[in-house]
Amino acid sequence: MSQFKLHPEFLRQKERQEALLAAQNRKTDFYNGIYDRWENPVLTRDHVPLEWRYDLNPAANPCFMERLGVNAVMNAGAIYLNGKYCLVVRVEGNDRKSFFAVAESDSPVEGFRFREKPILLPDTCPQETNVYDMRLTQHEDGWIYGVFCSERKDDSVNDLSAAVAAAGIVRTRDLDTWERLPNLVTLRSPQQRNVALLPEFVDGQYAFCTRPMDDFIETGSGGGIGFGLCRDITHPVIDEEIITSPRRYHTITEAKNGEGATPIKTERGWLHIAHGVRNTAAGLRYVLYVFVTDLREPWKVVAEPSGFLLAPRGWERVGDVSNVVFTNGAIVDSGGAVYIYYAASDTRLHVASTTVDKLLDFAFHTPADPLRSRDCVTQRCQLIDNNLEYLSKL
Ligand code: M1P
Repeated sequence: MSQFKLHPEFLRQKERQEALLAAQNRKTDFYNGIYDRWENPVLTRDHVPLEWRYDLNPAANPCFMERLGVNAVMNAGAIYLNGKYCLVVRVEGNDRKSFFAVAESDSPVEGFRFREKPILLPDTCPQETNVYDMRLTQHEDGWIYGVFCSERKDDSVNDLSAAVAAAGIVRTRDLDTWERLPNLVTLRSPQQRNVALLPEFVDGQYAFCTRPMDDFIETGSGGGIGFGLCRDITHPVIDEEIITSPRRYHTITEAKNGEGATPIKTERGWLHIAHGVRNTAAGLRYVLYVFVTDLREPWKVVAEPSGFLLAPRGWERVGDVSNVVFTNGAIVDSGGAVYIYYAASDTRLHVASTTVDKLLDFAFHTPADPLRSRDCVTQRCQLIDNNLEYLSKL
């Protein structure tokens, strides 16, 4: 008989986890005609392998205690690779540090399993304390790029919570081996977060959606989601950023906004699923919204429907940072279906499904925000009048 045994609690927990991983997902009865929400989150902290959290040796861990707990599994970059739906997930330990891990499945809505180990990024920035929110881009140059937030303490001020955010860049062919490139330098913006790389060259250069910020939390004079070009991705510098989707007073983007999933190329333009933030008495509220930019001049907005696409609902509202939905990854399949992976309240990862056609219909046929209550009423009365007229003809 082997002297090596497993703790009975490990076997119980393993069985519970296998049931969770095998659970079938189904659409909720939520309806708005634009997308479907799915019942089960695709990933939670309970999906994280037990070997990542527990010491399995009963001699060293007789009570089968969690040694390195995981607090949250959230904001994921997403691509379809070698027949698998692949997510590069932000995993946050109980120690507050985030790291990246690949989870994959044959299905877009269920069955995600983590690869054997988390990603150990090349350690090129000694001051880097935290990393999170990777956007994945299958670029026409042949690489898969990951652009993420690289955060370090701001030593220029006497404030323990002051930090500096920059865009880190890595590249890979298989999501296993990663090459680290220098962080993106934006000459006119002191900080960056929520940066995404377009999958195609624009004017022969690498094209980034940026989010200029003066400060770590407040974007300050940063006017919204920006756009910039860089000649050499191995020495990435953006001289100039153009604001694409500006923040606006008394809208869902008043406090800040940021690029979400890597923009999706469509017949009618680049489709952006971004986030907008407003302040409330209960704190910041994060929602997802859509805009479309010109294919040739991706800094020019050609459609920006009013209001949000997706806002926190029901249990999505509650978590470590409540009242937040956030996306940094979506997958489009060969039939035009779109799977939007969105985190709820910085705690767990959900999925909503739709199609490119529906998102374009939403983007181009939802009226723009007229920015004043009076004009919003006029807009709504117009819809009602059209409907009354239509109904009278039936
Ligand atoms: O806590 C909500 C989100 O806050 C940040 O987004 P932003 O930079 O727009 O404020 C990010 O840190 C994100 O990870 C987080 O989900």
